[in-house]
Amino acid sequence: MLSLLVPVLLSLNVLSSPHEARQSTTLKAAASPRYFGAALGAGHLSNVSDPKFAEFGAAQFSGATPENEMKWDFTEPEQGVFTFDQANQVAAFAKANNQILRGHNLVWFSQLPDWVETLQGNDLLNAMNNHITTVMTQFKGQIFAWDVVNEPMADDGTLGPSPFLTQLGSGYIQTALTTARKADNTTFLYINDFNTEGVNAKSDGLLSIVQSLKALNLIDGIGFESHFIVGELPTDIQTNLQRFADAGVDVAITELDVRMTVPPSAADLEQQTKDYATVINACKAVSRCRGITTWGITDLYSWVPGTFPNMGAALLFDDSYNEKASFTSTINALLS
Ligand code: 9MR
Repeated sequence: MLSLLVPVLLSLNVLSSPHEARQSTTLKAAASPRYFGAALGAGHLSNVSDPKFAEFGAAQFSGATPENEMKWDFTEPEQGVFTFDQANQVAAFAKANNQILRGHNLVWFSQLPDWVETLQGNDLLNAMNNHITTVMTQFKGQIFAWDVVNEPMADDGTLGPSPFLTQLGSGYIQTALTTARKADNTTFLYINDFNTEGVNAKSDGLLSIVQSLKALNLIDGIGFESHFIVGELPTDIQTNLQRFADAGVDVAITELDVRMTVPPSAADLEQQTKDYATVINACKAVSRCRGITTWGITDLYSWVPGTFPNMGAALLFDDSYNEKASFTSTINALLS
């Protein structure tokens, strides 16, 4: 008798555990009107031996960020020689699936080709401006928001080491944004950084830069990467997002993942469900939070194990694309 009743009770949601979805839906449907995006690698999208990557990319997400393909080392490997093939693959996928596309990124100390690092003074200034203008012109009309400057801050709230800082001085951020605004005034201009999700010295420093740039109408949004360790989220994410919104800019969660020691323990996977919900709830509580992007789809291809060898399991789908409990908690937080 009970066995006959179980399906009925389940359909009435009477027996549901916290990790059963309230209803069967997708991340993108549950997040609407905000976007729910993922970092998409061109190589994964075109991998015929793993069609699930593109299937899940299309079915679950309303936003796309090229994981690497728009970075300087991909787009201008030699000075003045631009290659957009791989970036175009991600852009075409986003367009075919009605996804907003985040441009990532134009000016960053990392993933720079060697030739950029050898330039000095005005040579670097000209190269930076030419890079911004050429790449933004190429993708004009396709990009919802550009990470014009990536990870400029140091932990203490000052500007972090970068060839751009060394050669051009602290004004390089304003210069880059001025050039970006001229190149495409139809897209949102962002600064993107990590460990700025809570109120701390680094986010204090970023906020004061944002306030100066906003007065010059050179900044539209701030990306909060949100690469977290399970159980170690700041407790004031919402407060922090709101103080940036109050400075007159949009905010977005741009690279979310929640890593843990692998193989994962049941307790860590349980904590991860709460951590994802915390981030979703913080974004939902701030009207200027435009969307959330996870840094990948499946744990199988996450950047985490390559950088932290004993860690992983950071995303919403496991190595076999099964929905994790954190997928369900994310859906439920989005719908609540
Ligand atoms: O996920 C990206 C990985 O494939 C690259 O090897 C790495 C190189 O720096 O960049 C990773 O993405 C980074 C992003 O562009 C900026 N924020 C930190 C991300 C994780 O390292």
